[in-house]
Amino acid sequence: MSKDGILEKLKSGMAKTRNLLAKNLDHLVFDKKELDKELFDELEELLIAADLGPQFVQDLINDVRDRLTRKELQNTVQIKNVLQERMAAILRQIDRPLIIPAGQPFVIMVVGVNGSGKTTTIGKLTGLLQKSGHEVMLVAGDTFRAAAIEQLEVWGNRTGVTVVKQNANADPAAVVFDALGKVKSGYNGVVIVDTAGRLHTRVNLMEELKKVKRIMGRELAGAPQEILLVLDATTGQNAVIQAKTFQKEIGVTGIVLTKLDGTAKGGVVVRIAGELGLPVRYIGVGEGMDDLRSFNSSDFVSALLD
Ligand SMILES: Nc1nc2c(ncn2[C@@H]2O[C@H](COP(=O)(O)OP(=O)(O)O)[C@@H](O)[C@H]2O)c(=O)[nH]1
Ligand SMILES: [Mg+2]
Repeated sequence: MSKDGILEKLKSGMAKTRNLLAKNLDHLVFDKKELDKELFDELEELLIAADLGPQFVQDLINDVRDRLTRKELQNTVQIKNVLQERMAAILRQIDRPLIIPAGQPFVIMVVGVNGSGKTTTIGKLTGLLQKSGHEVMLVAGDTFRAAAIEQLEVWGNRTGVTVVKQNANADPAAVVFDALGKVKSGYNGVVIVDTAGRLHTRVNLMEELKKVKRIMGRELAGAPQEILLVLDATTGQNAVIQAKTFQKEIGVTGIVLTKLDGTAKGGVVVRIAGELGLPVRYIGVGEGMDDLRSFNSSDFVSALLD
């Protein structure tokens, strides 16, 4: 797909946030000619509604006020440039795509609470990695419900890749052990491991995930090479809290932010950048095969504001 095509698809995927942010912002800066308190209040309200986070919004408004004092701003329209600049600067820090070397095993452990989009993301990621020439194997490490194993198998069939599984309620560490046996006997591609995310037994969940991670490292030096945390963008501040817990307990190396198509609060990416400092590897903008995108900060800012 051409660069323009990619941007257009991203814009339509993020249409809800874009409609809230870009349209109202244009309204605000073109209709109001006065840089007064009323404008600042409306600006603040709008940016908070898009979930850019109180810290970012406060810093932005202070910046705009400072520039006004220094007479660097002549009209309201320039506020949009300041916003664009500040968003780009903060998002650049989390713009580190996942790079997977070819020809050697690479284990991705996918974690996150139930319903965040782990299994769907794994399916979409499989397609994306295949497009760039990687071989992929899936591991059904969410053994808590039979349906979770079946759901992964559906994606396995769709993409034509092997799914390593056992019965429901099997020990996930045992399933991972099986999969890494295949690596030891010569498999050289990407291994993506699905995991459980039930919340009501959170302590046990973290212990289970730690064990899975430990087995990986024991069976293959350096594994898991990536721990991807899947977060549902529609949950806002909750997603940030979840991330802190997973980061502390398991250690997270990258984030996937899903369901950006379903929310006007896509600004949460800025909040995640500010509060977590973890790279956002991918974003989900729909349920289909092609709806997972590598995160790119400048495309993202364009999709929201241009
Ligand atoms: N609209 C939308 N739905 C998504 C996205 N990612 C996942 N979903 C949906 O979210 C629901 C939960 O996803 P699932 O992969 O089962 O979550 P898991 O419990 O973490 O494995 C499913 O209905 C998915 O189709 C996304 O980027 N956009
Ligand atoms: Mg699942």
